[in-house]
Amino acid sequence: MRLPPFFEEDRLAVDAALERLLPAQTTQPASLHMAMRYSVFAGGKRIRPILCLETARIFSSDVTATLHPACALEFIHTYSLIHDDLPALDNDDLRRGKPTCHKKFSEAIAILAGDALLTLAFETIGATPAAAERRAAILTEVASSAGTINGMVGGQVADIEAEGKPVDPQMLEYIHRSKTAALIRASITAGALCAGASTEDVARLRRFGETIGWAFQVTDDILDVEESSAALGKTAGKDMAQQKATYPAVYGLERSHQIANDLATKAIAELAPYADRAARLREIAEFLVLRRA
Ligand code: GRG
Repeated sequence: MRLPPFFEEDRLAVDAALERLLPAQTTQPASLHMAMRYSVFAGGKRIRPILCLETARIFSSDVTATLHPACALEFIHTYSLIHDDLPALDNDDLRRGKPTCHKKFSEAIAILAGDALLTLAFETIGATPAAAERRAAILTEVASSAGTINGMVGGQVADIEAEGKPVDPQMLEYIHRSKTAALIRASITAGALCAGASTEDVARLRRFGETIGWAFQVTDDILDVEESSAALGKTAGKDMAQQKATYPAVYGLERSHQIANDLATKAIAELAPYADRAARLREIAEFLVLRRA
């Protein structure tokens, strides 16, 4: 599927901001900064920062300040992938088509690069050129989405503990909404908060984010079955091999496609009040369920 042209423009703006915000790889400790940069610039799609920027654009034509939370979300996302690939978690050798951080450097450096990216994310949000109340609201939103209660780390623990067990649909929903949808939701609400959206708009966009983030992970489960490792840039077929709790395992492929499409339709319906101002968000939402990698 072809990416909409604004994706490339946003991606370039995000990459330039990431470049500015990350310590130079010659700065001490150089090995750590090299590993952080290696993983951040390994070729990710930048979906979370693009969602953050395009949500802000609904409310403001100048989204320069939003580059801060947008990059913070990519730092957190990259930390989660580095840690997820570690031998103690998924034990993977390939990520974004390249050796995983611990394979390229060492396990110790990969753990510390993940820790450092998570810390840098909050420093970056703190430095957002926006009013203090907006910065505080973004910090709370992003921290809780990456945390333990209905957040990314909590979902990851449930995911690990569900391996090899019969899958309960309610637990499956909890895992997907916490492990993946929470950070996607925060990418959207952080953009809205940074651009000064009203409480009502933030609540509506939170519903959009929650639902499209869920659809995104259902699609990720489908791609793990339908696509090759070469197309995905990571080891395909791992979910089944590890007996993970996934939508294809519980509902089969056809029904999983239907669920992803229904969730995307429900999410997009939340954007109706913004009419043309949300055209780009709609395009991203469609891309998230139609993508092949
Ligand atoms: C704290 C030890 C420790 C580990 C944390 C929280 C965690 C490990 C991992 C997060 C869970 C995780 C990896 C969820 C998967 C989310 C997902 C579908 C990632 C792929 O996202 P894309 O497609 O990736 O946006 P790119 O490569 O394009 O950036």
